[in-house]
Amino acid sequence: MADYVVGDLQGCYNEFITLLELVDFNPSQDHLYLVGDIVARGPDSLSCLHYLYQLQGSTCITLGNHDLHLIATYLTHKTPNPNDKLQDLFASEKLPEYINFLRQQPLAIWLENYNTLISHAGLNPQLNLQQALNFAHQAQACYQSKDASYFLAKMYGNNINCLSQATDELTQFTFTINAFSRMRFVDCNGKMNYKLKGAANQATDGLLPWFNHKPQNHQNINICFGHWAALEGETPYQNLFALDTGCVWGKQMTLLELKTQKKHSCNNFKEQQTNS
Ligand SMILES: [Mn+2]
Repeated sequence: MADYVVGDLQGCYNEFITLLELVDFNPSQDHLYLVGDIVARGPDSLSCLHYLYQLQGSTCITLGNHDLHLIATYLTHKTPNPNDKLQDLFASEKLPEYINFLRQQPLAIWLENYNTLISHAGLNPQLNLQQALNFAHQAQACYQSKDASYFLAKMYGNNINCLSQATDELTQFTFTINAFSRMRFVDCNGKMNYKLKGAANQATDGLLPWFNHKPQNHQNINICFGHWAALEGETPYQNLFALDTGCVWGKQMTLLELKTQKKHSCNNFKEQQTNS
């Protein structure tokens, strides 16, 4: 019996299955956590979702920005962006079930026995662990409520970048979604910057990676996160595990065994030609 965390799939189904076979993943005994961004940009988002839907008892996803965008697109009856390569998924008669399945997933998971937080983007430095878990739980209630489309239609608030702006239910929702699914760099006050996507050492304008602002917030816990392929799996802290290693951009998919902290990886089968 083993517990694993896998980085962003983004539709890279063949590499995902190869990794599971590599570690002999047995869904009747083992458990798989996913840091989110199951779908979008890669070749087979439909198969990724279908596989996870079938293994519901053995898997748990912390939703990423692409997963939330998919839910929002569906619930607000928008047309998906062709660049996301979700045509097969939107043509599937199972899409309503997949959307319901995704809406049951959390933004964050705390694993007491591994002293480990799992989320798509990490732990916002303006929040301690308990606050973060509370916020994630409250946001989850919003996207699971009958008013989900109201909240999700308004989650794209680039002007909401710090905790002090979270003054009501909607602004707290937007802050929480941004913190858990979009964060990479923050400024010297901990305010999130949504533009910069590069490597940690490419920061400009006084920005710094979220994990370098108040590192005392995470010095006693492990964090598994994805979302930031430009980190190439590296952070300055041995207790922080950056698991998005850019499979969809032609690099690798990474899977971590929680007990041993051993990483396994699978190279992209066919290097992607487009980065659009
Ligand atoms: Mn992401």
